Amino acid sequence: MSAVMTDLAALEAELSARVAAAADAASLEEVRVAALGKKGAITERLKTLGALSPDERKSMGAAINALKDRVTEALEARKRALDDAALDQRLAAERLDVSLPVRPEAKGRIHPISQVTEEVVAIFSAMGFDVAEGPDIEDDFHNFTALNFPLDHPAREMHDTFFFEPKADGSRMLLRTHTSPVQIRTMMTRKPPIRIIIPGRTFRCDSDQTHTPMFHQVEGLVIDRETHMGHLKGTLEAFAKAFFEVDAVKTRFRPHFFPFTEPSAEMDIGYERVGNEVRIGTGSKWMEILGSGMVHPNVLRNCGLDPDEYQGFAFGMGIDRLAMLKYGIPDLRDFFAADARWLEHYGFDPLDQPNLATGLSR
Ligand code: 2NL
Repeated sequence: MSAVMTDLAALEAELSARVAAAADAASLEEVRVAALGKKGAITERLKTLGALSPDERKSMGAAINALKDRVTEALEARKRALDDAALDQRLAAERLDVSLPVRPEAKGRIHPISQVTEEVVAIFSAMGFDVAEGPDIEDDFHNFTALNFPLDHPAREMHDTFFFEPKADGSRMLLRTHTSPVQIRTMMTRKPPIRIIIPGRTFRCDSDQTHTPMFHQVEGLVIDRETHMGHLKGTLEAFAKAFFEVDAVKTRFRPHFFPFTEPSAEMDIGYERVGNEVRIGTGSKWMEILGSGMVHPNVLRNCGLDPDEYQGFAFGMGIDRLAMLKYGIPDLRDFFAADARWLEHYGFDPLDQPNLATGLSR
């Protein structure tokens, strides 16, 4: 018996030394296999227990299992130590000095669509809105049904919407035609008050001088107990002033129709044309820049909200068109032509982050 115990003590000493000497994960794994693998030294000793008398089996079993526990613990401790050391080494090796100046040869411009998206986000963030995002591929419920589109509404038809092949149950996924499904998802999962804006790609089967099959929208949604049309007007007028960086910008709201809002209104801004230039804030012409309205009670109900308890407003605008207007970009299709010279001219400095304190754009 004591000869066996001496054997276990010797084995433990040997394994401990090998664990301590393992310099990396691979050699540590070799030690683990040599001790605890199918043919490992400890495993082999456990296999001998069957041939012993019950008394011997009890004491030997306890001794071998205790050894197994200690060796397992030693292996894990060594693994943690090696992992920590590897992480420390990586952190030291990948150290960056973020205060160094930008390399002068580094080129790259922010695309006007990214710039305008960031500007809109900066304006609404300062008003307390959160940014929400959702999938490009949607189902009929989130893109249409929940938004109070009647079953025979023309926007559902093939010529506007990109549908995928039908699934086994006959339903078809689609590319979202607006970012509204994200509001639907938010209302279904979050309790009001809700204040969100949703920038993102949208898709419609339409392509000509003023339409591209993929385009960009920002929508916004506010839901609370006493939100009303006055909040809608105040918010969107403040947005127009901030976005066009002109305090004198004039706005007007015109009645409109959307299935998902009631009442609905489009907002126009005052402008004039001087030569080829569009000037905002002066002049007597009106240009539509966004659609808006009070969220339709059916939409609230479809999202599980009680219209007698909650109400709110929503709005949507096309980012691509806003970018053309603000930065005098004549042709929509250039946005997606991936022309480096165009981007050099119309793009923005990556280091100028739009913010309300130092200005949205330079
Ligand atoms: C436009 C007009 C609009 C909305 C979008 C919306 C979303 C939900 C409920 C109610 Cl979930 N409304 N979105 C509302 C009014 C107008 O977009 O001209 N977009 C480019």
